[in-house]
Amino acid sequence: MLMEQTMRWFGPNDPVSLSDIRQSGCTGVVTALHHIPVGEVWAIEEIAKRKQVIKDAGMSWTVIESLPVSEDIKKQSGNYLQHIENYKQSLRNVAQCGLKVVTYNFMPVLDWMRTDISYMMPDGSRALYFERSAFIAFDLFLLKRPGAEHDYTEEEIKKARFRFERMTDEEEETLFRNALLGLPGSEEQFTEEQILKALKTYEDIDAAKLKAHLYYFLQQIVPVAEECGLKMAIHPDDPPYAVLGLPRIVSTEQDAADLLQAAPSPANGLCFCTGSFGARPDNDLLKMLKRFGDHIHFLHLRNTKRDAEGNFYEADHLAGDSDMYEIIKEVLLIMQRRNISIPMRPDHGHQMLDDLKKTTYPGYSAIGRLKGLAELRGVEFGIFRSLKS
Ligand code: DNO
Repeated sequence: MLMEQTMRWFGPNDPVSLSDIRQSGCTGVVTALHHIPVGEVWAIEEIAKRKQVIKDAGMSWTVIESLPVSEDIKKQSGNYLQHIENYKQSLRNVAQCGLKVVTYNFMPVLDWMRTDISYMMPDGSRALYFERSAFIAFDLFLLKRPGAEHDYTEEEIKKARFRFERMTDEEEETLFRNALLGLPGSEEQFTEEQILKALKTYEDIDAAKLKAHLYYFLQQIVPVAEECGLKMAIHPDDPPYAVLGLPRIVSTEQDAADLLQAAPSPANGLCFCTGSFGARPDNDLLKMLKRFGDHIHFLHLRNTKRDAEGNFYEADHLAGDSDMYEIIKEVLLIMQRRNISIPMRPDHGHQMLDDLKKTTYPGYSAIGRLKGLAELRGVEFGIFRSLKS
């Protein structure tokens, strides 16, 4: 059995169309109802409508990315109990419409974070990049987050100041915008004031507390997912460590083991994102795949190249620090053992060729992702055939 090939589609406003995705060879589409405010119920009619659009384009909607978890649920504040009930109802509704996998994350305030979304690769294509000194400069000198200086060493602060002093006004603005982009699928952009206010609401929430909130959420929703035949797939933190003083709790092997243990069920699982977990040198991806194989319900295949300073860029899918050959081989063995096909998507892609003239969601260009998918598919096919013979 081969992986089910999918690509992410941000809905009718996505500059990459369903027919583009179809031509890349995908049979599945990964999408979400981004227009429904976080915390509200996804109505059956809305889900069915989106499903039909995808069917009309010759593909199927198998994975939801994401059914977002509200800030109230993460903080156990305000309307969180109602939001959990709404989440359960959304799960019942998507299951009724035939969907199978639900991706979500538990990152406070911001989702993924990069300092540069147009980092020039030696071949002229552009990648997403996380530069630690630029990020620290953003935190200390642009955002001016109270207390931020306690999170970094003197050496790091010195480097960040050096970096910041050499930035033009335009570079500062771009950095500010990039660092706060992390809300894929929305055009929303935080202002300095909004982000500082949002960060402050997490003042009393450390990693242990956030973990307790996640486990409570899981204990509420996993039984519902199990009952209606859905698989939950939590996306790891990106990057996989605390940022801007916010705790992050799905970054390591231990984090994944703990959250699976908190609500034991085959429905409680992971979106195994090799790019996110792989940005940490202490995450052994192959070991994690072996350990969590039965709970992997969705795969994001992507590669990063790290350096000793803590910077990383998104490398070609088959380059970078993770051994994609070994990863795909392990996934094939897991699928064989479980007798299922796990959906995958080529996560992100470089901006290249005609992509360079277009504006898409950062990381979600058509040709760059097509290249990634084609390479991953080739590797998979080769391993699959040689395992059979
Ligand atoms: C970034 C994505 C993430 C992911 C969410 C899932 O490109 O992989 O934004 O969709 O974290 O909830």
